[in-house]
This record gives sequence, C-alpha cells and structure tokens, in this order.
Amino acid sequence: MAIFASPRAPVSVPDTSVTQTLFEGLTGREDKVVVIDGPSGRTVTAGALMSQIKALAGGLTARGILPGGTIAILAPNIPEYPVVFHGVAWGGGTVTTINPTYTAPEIQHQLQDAGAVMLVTISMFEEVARTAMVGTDCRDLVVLDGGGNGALGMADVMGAELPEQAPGDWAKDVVVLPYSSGTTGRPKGVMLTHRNLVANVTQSAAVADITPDDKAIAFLPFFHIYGMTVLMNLFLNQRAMIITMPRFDLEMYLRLIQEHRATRLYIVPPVALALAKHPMVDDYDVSSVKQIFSGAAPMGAEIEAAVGTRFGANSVQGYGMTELSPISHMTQGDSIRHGSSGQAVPSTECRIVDPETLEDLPAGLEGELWIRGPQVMKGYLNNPDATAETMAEGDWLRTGDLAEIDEEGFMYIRDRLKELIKYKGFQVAPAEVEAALCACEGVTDAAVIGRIDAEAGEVPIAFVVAPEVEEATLRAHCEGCLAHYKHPVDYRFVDSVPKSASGKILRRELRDKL
Ligand code: AYL
Repeated sequence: MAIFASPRAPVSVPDTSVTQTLFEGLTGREDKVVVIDGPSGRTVTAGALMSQIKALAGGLTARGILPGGTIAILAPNIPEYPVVFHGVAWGGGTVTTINPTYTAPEIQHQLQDAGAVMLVTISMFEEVARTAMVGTDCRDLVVLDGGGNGALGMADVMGAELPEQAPGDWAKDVVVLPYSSGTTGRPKGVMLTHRNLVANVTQSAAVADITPDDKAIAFLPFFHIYGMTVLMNLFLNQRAMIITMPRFDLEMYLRLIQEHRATRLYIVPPVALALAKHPMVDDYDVSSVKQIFSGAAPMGAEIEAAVGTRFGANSVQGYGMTELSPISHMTQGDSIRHGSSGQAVPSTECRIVDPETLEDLPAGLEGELWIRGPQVMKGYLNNPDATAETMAEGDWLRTGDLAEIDEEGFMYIRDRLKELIKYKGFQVAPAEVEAALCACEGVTDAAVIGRIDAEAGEVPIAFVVAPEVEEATLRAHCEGCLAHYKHPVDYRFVDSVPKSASGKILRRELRDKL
C-alpha cells in the first residue's frame, strides 16, 4: 500500500466536546467582540456568546429536548447561529443544518430523515417551516425573532445557564448532521462526531495560523460544512472575528471588507472570479486583506493567481468534503502552487487508487483519492449500505474525486468520478433532481448531468423522456420541490436515457452529447 502521509507534524486531538474547544479559545477574553452582524453592526462579545450558549442549553434541557434530541436549524448566517449550534452541543444534543433556500418538501425530508424534534428558524422562513413540519415528528417550532401562534420565541427557550458541558463520548457522539450525497444517490445525513469537528479545527488551526486580530466576512453559509468549520468554529476558537452576512452580495461584501478591515477572505471559485474581474472592486479599500482562501470546487491556477495579484494578498486553496469535516488539504504561506489544493493537513494520510484495479498508484499518477484521519465521518445516518460503499477497509474514505499527488505531497484534483454536480460550491445530487423530475406527471425517465459554466462552475442539465410535457411544466414542477440552485438550466427531450445492463445511467454518453 502506497500511503502519502501528511508532510506536516502530527497534532494531538484533545478529548473534549466541540463547544469546550470553542470556550477554551474564548475564556479569559470575555470582552472581545467576536461576532458582528454585518447588515446592522450589532456586536456580540465572547462572554455574551458563551453565556447565551449556556442559557440555551439550560432552557432546552429544562424542556426535556436535551440531552439526546436532534434539533434542526433553518437560518442564514446571523449571530444567533453559533448560539443555537453550540447551545445544542453543550447540552448534549445533535444539530442538523438545513439550507434556508430549501422548499417545504426538501426541509420536510431532512427533518424526517434526521429525526429532528425541534426546528429553529427566523420569521422570514416561518411559513415554509410550518408547512414542512406537517406530518413529521418535529413538534416544536422556534422563531428566533418572533414566536406566538404556537411557535416559541428566543426568550422562551433560554433558561438558567447550564454551567458544565453535558457528558458524552466525544469519539462516538454525533454533534452535527449536515447533508451530502457523497459519491452517489440522494443527500444523506453525514454523522460528524464531536471528535471529528475538534480534530478538523485542530488540524486546520495548525496550518492556518489564525490570530485574534484576524477578521473575516462570513457569507459562506454556516449550514454547509465549509462555513461551519472554518468560520464558525475555527475562527471563533482562535478568538478571531466574524462579520456575518445573510446572503452574498458583492457590493455589501466589499463594503464590509473595507469597513471592518477584513484580513482574510474565505470564498468559493465563482466569488474568486468576481473578485478578480469585477470593476467594482476598484471602488473599495481592500488593503487590509492578506490572504484569500478558496475551496469547495475546482479553481484554475490563473484565477487563483489573478485574485491574489489584484488584492496584493496570498491566494490559496483548500480541498475537502462534508464527510471530512471538511478539510483534508490546504496550502499556506510559502508553499503555494497555484492550481493545487495543497498538502494534507496534519495527521492525515492519502492514497491514490486506480478505480478499476483498486491498486495503489505512486506519485505523479492519477487515480481516486482516498483519505484517512481523525476528521473522517462516522458514517451516513441510517444508511449502512452507502457507508459501506464509501468507507473502504482500514477506515479509508473514498472521495470519488480523481487526483494526483506530486513528490512533495501537493495534491491536484483532476476530475470527478462521482455523480455530484457543484453549482457555485453547492452540491446538486443528480439522483435527487432525477427523482423530482420523474415525479412530474408525464415524465417516464430522466437523467441529470453537470455542464461546465464560466460563472457557476457547473450547472445541471436535464435529459427527460416526456413526449407530452412542455418545458414550462417541468420548470413549474421544480419550483415546488427543489431549491433554485438545483433547477436544471436546460432541458433536452430524448426518446430514452442510455443505461448499462444493470440499469445505471451512462452519464458519460450524455456528457458527450453536450
Ligand atoms: P462538499 N478543488 C476541486 N474540487 C473540490 C475542491 C477543490 N479545492 N474542494 C472541494 N471540491 C469538490 O461535501 C470535490 O469534488 O464539501 C469534493 O469531493 O460540499 C466535493 O467538492 C465536496 O463537496 C476547505 C473548506 C474545501 C471546505 C471545503 C469544501 C467542502 C465542500 C476546503 O478549506
């Protein structure tokens, strides 16, 4: 077996909960502002954050929801997000994070699948939340900026502070269930333990060198593992400051960078493209920025270098997966190779495996990337089959990405073996869109693949077998059951979908048709 070990010194992962790790960073500096609500300028100190977390844990414990319950959060990035996330963790529960742009059926599916007993949201999403809860086992609705009419408000769920972390087994207890389709099929609950998150914060902290003077504008959603680990957990743990933004808007982003003198930008490739090319950037003072970090989708060496030059900053990439909590690779400081996702973070091992023969390949050859380390998920919730397909013997996670590792350990993503489509860094699972299309009356079969797109990276394209159905009907159908970023941008009406003898869609054949 040819194992590429991380070239970095190993780290030891503390045996604590993710919230204890957070508090360790914040304790002793209670007066420091660590979270600012971007649009309003409202500030939260480390001390206030910790006491709100403890008060929520106490309130939910008094209600009997904690310890043990699963609580769903449906919210954009606001200062209350870490309060809910860590309040649940401190009280010994599990959080499932839901994309607030989801439609009611998508929310309902996640509530049900994750076994959520309480849903926490804001008034903007109250209506869709109520619709989604119907028919599920999720009984309690919390509207952070509202309440009434059967819903609880924030004050209702806050109680006496729970002074100590609820006991647990950090290597086993699942603290969060984000959803990911992995290498195939529909989105699944990814079981991440306290240890997984603590490990990834520790591993990336060892490389990233974040200080209490660092500031980042947090638009990457906390519901997705990138924003969750890097901004909400790593940044706060290092006592650095996050300025939350509920949705991305280039003008507001640049204004907040200027106003708060942001030092690091955490972005995805479409934002890198805008920052490299948009004339608006010249209207703002962005001289405070010293590092630009992109991840979650492929970014070419050219854009990576261009955005760095324009900002006079260090421009780097990271690679990861929800199933990896999420970081396995990142580049820092003097070891920049534009176009590479960097070297493995500490205590992480890699293999490059020939997808056909399952033989290990040496440096310089392309194969499937396999990863082993303390950040690898426990498995998929209620899905031993998918877990078994993804986890190879010896605790190796098969990423479904084709990569190459050079002699110095720099990893280059070359292609994707798995079905996944990445729209602006967000996952679109072809199987989910196909199932939604097939549920439309008159559709007998459907296949969805990604098409390269200059702005979004990839966009979903649908091939449908539906002789009597109009495109407008399909579009209207998607409105009701799929979040916008999952909607096919193009429909091709075909006589049949090419399939293998075993019934698998031959996606390569469809790709050749584009
Ligand atoms: P998920 N280059 C190419 N593809 C990438 C890269 C990259 N740098 N990063 C992620 N991907 C693709 O679960 C790849 O196909 O996690 C991978 O399997 O939404 C898939 O996206 C995983 O998608 C960080 C922090 C990366 C976060 C992340 C990404 C988490 C995205 C680095 O430092």
